[in-house]
Parts: sequence; structure tokens; C-alpha cells
Amino acid sequence: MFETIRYDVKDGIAWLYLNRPEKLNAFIAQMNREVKDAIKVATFDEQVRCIVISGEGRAFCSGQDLAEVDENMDHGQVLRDHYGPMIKQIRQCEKPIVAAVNGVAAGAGFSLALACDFRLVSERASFLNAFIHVGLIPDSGNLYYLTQLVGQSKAAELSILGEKVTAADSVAMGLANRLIQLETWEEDVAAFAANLAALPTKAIGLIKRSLKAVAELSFEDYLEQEAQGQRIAGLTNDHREGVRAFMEKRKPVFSGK
Ligand code: LHQ
Repeated sequence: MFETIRYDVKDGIAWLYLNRPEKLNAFIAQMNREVKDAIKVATFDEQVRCIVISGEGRAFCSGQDLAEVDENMDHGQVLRDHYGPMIKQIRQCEKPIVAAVNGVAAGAGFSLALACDFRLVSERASFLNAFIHVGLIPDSGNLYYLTQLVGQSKAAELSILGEKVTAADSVAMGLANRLIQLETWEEDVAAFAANLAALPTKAIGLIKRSLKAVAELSFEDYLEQEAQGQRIAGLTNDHREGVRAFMEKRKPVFSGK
């Protein structure tokens, strides 16, 4: 079904691996399209309660494949046609999405990691806003997310100086959530994803909706959006199960419904 990515679903988790390791998983249009399509499939697959994006080989993603860039390319149109739809598909998804950053995330690869809800970094990971080194500006939603995560000043520094951020520094500056040792990388990522897949999936989606609303709505409208979200959450089986489990002094078992 896919050629530039690997996509598998197991135990409620959709695993999406960027799969052009010889190019450090650089994007070509087909890969933009396949990531978008896989996220769409995962969004509508009732079995899926968490999505993990990672890279085959030593890199997460090195951004646009520069071998595909020539003077005939309209970079704006490439964003409208390929990168924008991919990032929007990720933003529309109400399931938790984890970027398991196994190596360097550069250019639009950095943007892809930023669009996810969580960034787990291995000791080998790094982030690089590489755009400046090829005379471009951060794209694919990069600065929208980056400024929210690290603030204007740090976002300016990372984008204009284009210096590499190490895994440890990325956690310290709030860019990444957890640093994971190499020896336990696979099992710790799997455990993080399994935990997410066992939480109340509908409530997670509604939290994601509220987090987006913070940036988009006035306070009045936000409070109304929050009330609508809580109304929906209050009608879920998982809410009932959570309350019942608390009263019965046992661990809840959430179904995602
Ligand atoms: C690559 C790439 C790559 C091709 C490594 N392309 N081959 C949107 C709209 C329209 C147009 C333009 O772009 C965009 C968005 C963007 O993403 S612009 C930014 C594009 N990305 C970059 O500028 C990053 C370029 N890559 C690098 O700076 C380095 O390769 C990093 C820092 C990612 C990794 O460095 P190293 O670990 O030292 O690896 P390397 O440089 O030796 O790369 C290994 C191979 O992968 C090498 O090929 P080779 O045949 O010599 O082994 C590279 O040429 C190839 N590669 N990134 N983006």
C-alpha cells in the first residue's frame, strides 16, 4: 500500500516509519502524500488509539529531499500541494500522536515532529532548523508550533542561527518531552504509546481540541468551547468507568468510547 513509509497497527497503536533511510528519510512528494494518507487511515481506524511517527535507520527526517529541488520549483506551491495538506491532516487528528525522534530532525522533518503532540528523543536525536542554511524560511507550520513551545526569542535563535539542538537541550528548553536511553529506546517508546492507547481516547481528542482553541479563540468563546467539550466527555463510557472505578477503589479500564 505504501512505498516511502512503513505502516502497521498493533495493540491499538499505529506505527508509522518514514522509510527512505539512505536519504535520512528526506521528503519527496510521494512521502508527503503517504504520511497524510496513513494519518487519515489511522484517524478513522477504530482500533487505533495512539499514533507513533518515527524514522528508519539513523535519522528521523532530514526535511525536503534537496536533490528534487531545482529552479523550476515553486516552493510556495509545493507547500500548498504537499506539506500543508500533510500537516493539516495531523492537526485534524484527535488521537494522540507521538514523534519518536530517533535521530536528526531537520527542516521540514523538524516541522513534522513539532506538529505531533509529544516528542520523545533518543540520545542520538537532534533538531535543526536547517532552512536558513539553504536560504529558506521555516515552513510546514514550524514557527507556529515552535513559538508556542519555546517562545519568540528561542524560536528566532533556532531559526536564524540554525544551530543544532541536542537531545538533552531539547528537553531542557521544553521542545521535547522525554529523553530516552539508547538501550531502552524501543521498549520505552512502546510503553509510552501503550499508556496513551489505554487512556480515555475521546477525552484526549477533546483536550487536543481545547489546546487548539487556546490559540484560536477569544476567552469567552474558549469557555463555551470548553463547556461543549466537557458535555461530550461527560457522556462517554470512559467517564462513567473512571467514576465507577474511583468509587470501587480499583484501576479503571478505559475502552476509548
Ligand atoms: C539528503 C538530505 C536532504 C537529500 C541528507 N536531501 N539528501 C519545502 C518546500 C520546498 C522546497 C524546499 O524545502 C522545503 C522544506 C525543507 O525541508 S528545506 C530544508 C531541507 N533540509 C536540509 O536542508 C537538511 C539537509 N541535510 C543536512 O543538513 C544533513 O544531512 C543533516 C544535518 C540532516 C545530517 O547530517 P549528517 O548526519 O552529517 O549526514 P549527511 O549530511 O552525511 O547525510 C547522509 C546522506 O543523506 C548524504 O548522502 P550521501 O550519498 O553523501 O551519503 C546526504 O546527501 C543525504 N541527505 N539530507 N535533505
